[in-house]
Amino acid sequence: MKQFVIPELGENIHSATIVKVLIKPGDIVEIEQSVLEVETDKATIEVPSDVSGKVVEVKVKDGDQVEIGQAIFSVEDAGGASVASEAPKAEEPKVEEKTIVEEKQPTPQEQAVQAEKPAEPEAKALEQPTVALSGNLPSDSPKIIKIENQPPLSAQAAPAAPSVRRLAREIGVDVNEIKGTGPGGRISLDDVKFHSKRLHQQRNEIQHIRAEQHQEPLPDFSKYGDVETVAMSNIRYKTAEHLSYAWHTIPHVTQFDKADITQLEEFRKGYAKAAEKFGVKLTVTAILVKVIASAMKTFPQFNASVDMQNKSIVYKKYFNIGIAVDTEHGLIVPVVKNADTMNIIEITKEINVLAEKARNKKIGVADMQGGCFTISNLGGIGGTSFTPIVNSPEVAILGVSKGSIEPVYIDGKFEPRLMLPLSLSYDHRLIDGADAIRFLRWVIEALENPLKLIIEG
Ligand code: CAO
Repeated sequence: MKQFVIPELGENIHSATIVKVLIKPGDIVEIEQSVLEVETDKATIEVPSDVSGKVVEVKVKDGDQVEIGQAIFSVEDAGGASVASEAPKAEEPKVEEKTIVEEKQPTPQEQAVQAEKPAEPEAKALEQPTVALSGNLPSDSPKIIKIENQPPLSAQAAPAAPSVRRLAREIGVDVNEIKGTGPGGRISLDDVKFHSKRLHQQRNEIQHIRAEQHQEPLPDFSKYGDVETVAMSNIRYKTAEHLSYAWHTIPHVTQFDKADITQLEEFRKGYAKAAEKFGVKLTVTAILVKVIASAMKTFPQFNASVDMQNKSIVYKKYFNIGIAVDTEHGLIVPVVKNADTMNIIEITKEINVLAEKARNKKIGVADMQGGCFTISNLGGIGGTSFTPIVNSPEVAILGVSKGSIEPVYIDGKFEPRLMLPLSLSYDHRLIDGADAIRFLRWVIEALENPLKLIIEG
């Protein structure tokens, strides 16, 4: 028998809710066939199979909560014979006595000796067959390692002395999550304490936000009329938490302005036939992605994150732009990676692919990670202006409302011009008002005179 287990679904995702089981006993499954629809904290995604054959037993049902690495169903080959296990017998797991999970407690003398020794290459002790990973994963995801019935562990075991591991265990910290500051990433006692303090602070912040969210009990609405209560989806709940966190921690300011896109729109329409040859329809959103990536090069503080704990600012040297996409299962923000290296046709294609994936629940967690700045274009729907919330830990977001013809006073007379309303919300801890308006003016000038992109971008 071959088992299908829940593959790793992305960084910091440990569990998921099964929205729909897409296979049943007797079905023949193929590699890459979607077998489950799951909802994580970040997205609803279809999980492809990494096994093929006839489904014998399905161990879960719709609505179940499952852990990464948990067995979901087993298959035998389509003819009915058992499928050989993926790992050849000779490579069956050899669970060594000393692993991170079952660590033999050293005596105080052993501990003193071991503490002096360089870190043991503990990953070696964990050499086990890896569980095959499936399509939605980033190619650089750590492989899952399974030790018989133990939960999966990272192949990169953390280098730390037993005394350090013991302290981490005693205070309830996962040593594998700590970034060591010693040589070769070795974890010290101070690293454990610092990590614990940081977790504690984060927990306090989240509790504070939750307390605020739960401050006022709801009245009994049914006294006034019929009501229906439905459970929040994971995405909705996490979006609510994430936005509350951003709203609570970031001092927001929103700067409004308008770009005259009359010429740009003429060019966009004029270029439509040429764009068709590339199989795309040129859109304002794609042009904005290019303009913003260029503006971030001129204004590096817009491509940064604030680290209050370490009293530092992280400047990013890559230019990844998130696009807010409206889907029927909620707001999703896929990321156009390295937008500065792409031309507008390539950006348009990438937005189409990502938006399609988001709307068809095919989006992977990696598609939504690594953003530096977000664009939220509501103009296709309407609106004259709005105040978008910064997508923490980013420091700015551009809201785009509906472009419309307005009378603009030029050279002593009113002229009808196509004006695009822009709303730039920013984190005032890092960005001052003057910086914000300079940034927004740069964006507007690039939209009004695209040559600026070639000369300065
Ligand atoms: N002003 C006027 N018209 C606009 C416009 C704007 N700001 N932006 C888009 N349009 C027009 C387009 O030109 C297109 O018109 P034509 O068919 O005549 O050319 C039409 O609206 C539809 O555009 P689109 O939505 O297909 O393409 P897009 O690249 O402009 O937008 C995307 C892509 C993914 C941003 C968009 O589909 C979307 O999901 N927007 C909603 C984002 C959202 O929900 N933000 C809120 C987040 S906070 O809650």
